[in-house]
Amino acid sequence: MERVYIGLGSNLAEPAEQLRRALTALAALPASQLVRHSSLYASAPLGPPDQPRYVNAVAALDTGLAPLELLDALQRIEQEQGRQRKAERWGPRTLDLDILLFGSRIIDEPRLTVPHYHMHARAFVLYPLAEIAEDLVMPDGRPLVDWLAACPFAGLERLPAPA
Ligand code: A4P
Ligand code: MG
Repeated sequence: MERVYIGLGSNLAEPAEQLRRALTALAALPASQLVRHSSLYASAPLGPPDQPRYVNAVAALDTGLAPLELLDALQRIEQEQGRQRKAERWGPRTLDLDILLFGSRIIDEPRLTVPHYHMHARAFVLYPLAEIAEDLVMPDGRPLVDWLAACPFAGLERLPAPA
């Protein structure tokens, strides 16, 4: 089993509900165990501004799946939740599941880059990650807190847990 961190994002069709459904689907993945997940966080869209605000979260998963097997499984969950891939870069989506970290591996394959590119600069990734893994050390050997120090919390809103 390896510890994997998955970034969840949605800005269409009741984003918070999309994320809750996705967490249920992650918990049901074969050879895997959902360890914990962060709160939900809202933020303005990065990329084209004419789209709704995003809701994001990060989940920790222990898995025996190989990296590409996990990617296939995540893309199936995206499809099941109505994801339509459009040409527009960073456009709106019902569900985006990104593999942020896969153990301490560095992966550079046509379909899979890990750590997820740009994660070091995205508050909506780093702060939820820190909420569930504050002592994490990145594959480059630097502690997560160093990455946080370079990435302001500004603009991120931690949403209250549902009653
Ligand atoms: N791929 C490569 N590495 C990975 C990885 N580590 N995890 C490949 C998952 N997929 C990976 O992804 C395109 C291809 O990336 C996949 O087929 C896979 O083989 P995609 O999900 O189809 O496309 P995308 O998500 O639109 O592209 P991209 O560039 O990954 O977008 P991002 O970076 O995920 O950005 N603003 C806020 N506030 N919050 C957000 O969550 N998200 C985006 C999307 C834009 N703005 C946002 C947010
Ligand atoms: Mg993606």
